[in-house]
Amino acid sequence: MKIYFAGSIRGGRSEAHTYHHMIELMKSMGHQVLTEHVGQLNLVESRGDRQIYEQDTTWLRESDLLIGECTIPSLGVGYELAYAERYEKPCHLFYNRKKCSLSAMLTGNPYYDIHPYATEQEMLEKLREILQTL
Ligand code: 6IA
Repeated sequence: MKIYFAGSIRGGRSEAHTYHHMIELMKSMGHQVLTEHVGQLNLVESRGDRQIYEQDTTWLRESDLLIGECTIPSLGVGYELAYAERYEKPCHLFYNRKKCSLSAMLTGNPYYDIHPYATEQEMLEKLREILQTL
């Protein structure tokens, strides 16, 4: 499966280690993660914003599903989620319920499969379960 992973970049990088672990799990299960850079711990912005937008929206349209980590509010992630819904891509969204209260614009939308978690281990187990059923 081609997976589009969405996680905060300019919204803040304090959960980057979690993104990294999620991406490693998806890859270890044989999936292609189109946006592997989101989990890189030291990001260096090398492309222009127009290029980023064009590449990411192309990848979104090509993807089979979206996995989002939404603990850190990010305008870019929010935009990607609406874009994925418009193109009818299945979306599984995770957030740490001890660290944030997710926007009602996501929790109130039955389109999204939303998975609150309390520990990273619990979240990775749920992610593995979802990927096994694909
Ligand atoms: O508003 P944010 O920057 O937090 O939005 C984050 C989301 O937008 C991520 O899920 C990405 O898919 C996308 N995005 C935002 N900035 C970039 C970006 N910047 N490159 C790729 N996707 C991006 C350049 C950093 C690069 C070295 C990885």
